[in-house]
Amino acid sequence: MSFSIGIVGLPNVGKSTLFKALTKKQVDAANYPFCTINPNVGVVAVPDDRLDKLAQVSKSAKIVPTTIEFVDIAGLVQGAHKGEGLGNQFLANIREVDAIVQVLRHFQDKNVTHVAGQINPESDKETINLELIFADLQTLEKRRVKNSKLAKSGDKDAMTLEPILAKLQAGLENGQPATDIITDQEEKKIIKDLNLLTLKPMIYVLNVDEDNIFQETDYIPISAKIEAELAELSPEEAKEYLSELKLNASGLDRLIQKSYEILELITFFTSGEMESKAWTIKRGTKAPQAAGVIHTDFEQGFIRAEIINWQDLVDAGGEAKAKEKGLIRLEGKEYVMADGDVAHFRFAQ
Ligand SMILES: Nc1nc2c(ncn2[C@@H]2O[C@H](COP(=O)(O)OP(=O)(O)OP(=O)(O)O)[C@@H](O)[C@H]2O)c(=O)[nH]1
Ligand SMILES: [Mg+2]
Repeated sequence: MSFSIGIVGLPNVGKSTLFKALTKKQVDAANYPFCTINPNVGVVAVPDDRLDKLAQVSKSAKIVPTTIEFVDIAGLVQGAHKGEGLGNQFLANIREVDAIVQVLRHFQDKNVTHVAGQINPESDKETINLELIFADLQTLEKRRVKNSKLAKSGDKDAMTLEPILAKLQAGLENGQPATDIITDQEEKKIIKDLNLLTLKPMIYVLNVDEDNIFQETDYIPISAKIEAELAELSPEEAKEYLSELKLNASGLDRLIQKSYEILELITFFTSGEMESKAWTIKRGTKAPQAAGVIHTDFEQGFIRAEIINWQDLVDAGGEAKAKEKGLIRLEGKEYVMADGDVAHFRFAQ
């Protein structure tokens, strides 16, 4: 299961700079609006110290981190839904993502044009959120035409959907995001395939000047410029630079952590001589389904799981010693996986 995040914002706010730092992938990031036209897609390893420590005690030949996919798209401007700027067609590239990161510009730099003429993150946020609402409204209007025809012909699903769509349309026209309109879990499921952008969890990143990283804000303050510099350094050099800046984690690490929180994701591990590997699952996933993330056969033939917390395994000095000390538990089908579990799944073929 790979999770994906779409990056939105006005043009020239630093989306591609951030994306580039995230993925260490060479993409176009330049000082002119609408630099990005086609979407950039990058897969990012999720940094996790626990995995390295596990690999050490297990003497693993390979370390395989879990990943998140980021999609960097063109900048949105006010009126994009009416075709301003590059329009809003490119939003189709993030319809399927699990969450959205919205980049807000706070850095001053006179050399970098701001499409609205002045730095104002709050107003930019309103502009972008309104364009996302307009984009959803377009999706909804199209669906309503199709759906009401079906409903009239007596289609049961279409008839159930009709009042929900009507409620959504009214709310969106009122300027409300879908998250505020649809709060019922059942209704959320019913409209899932519409892939509404304003129904996705949103994370705000404030792209600040270097000396503003510590400011108090509800958003995640990041200096895309510093992140870009960090991405060029070796892990050791990056650590040193971070401590010079008095930061304990890079902005990107904080962003990934926040994404995990907001998406209610946790990590479990498998660890042996061949490899130590991190896996991403939704909080609340039971052992058989977690096993299924590794291989569908594991889920179907699930017998039991041998579980130990990663720290206990590291402290014990490896699996053999942990077993001797009786630290490894046997868990059954109803076991709910915990963050940091190291698992061995037993299954029948
Ligand atoms: N001073 C400063 N400049 C930045 C920062 N982040 C990005 N820039 C500059 O701003 C310009 C635009 O950055 P991009 O990352 O291309 O912006 P974008 O949001 O992807 O823009 P579009 O693709 O046009 O929508 C580039 O010249 C960057 O070097 C920052 O934190 N500080
Ligand atoms: Mg860009």
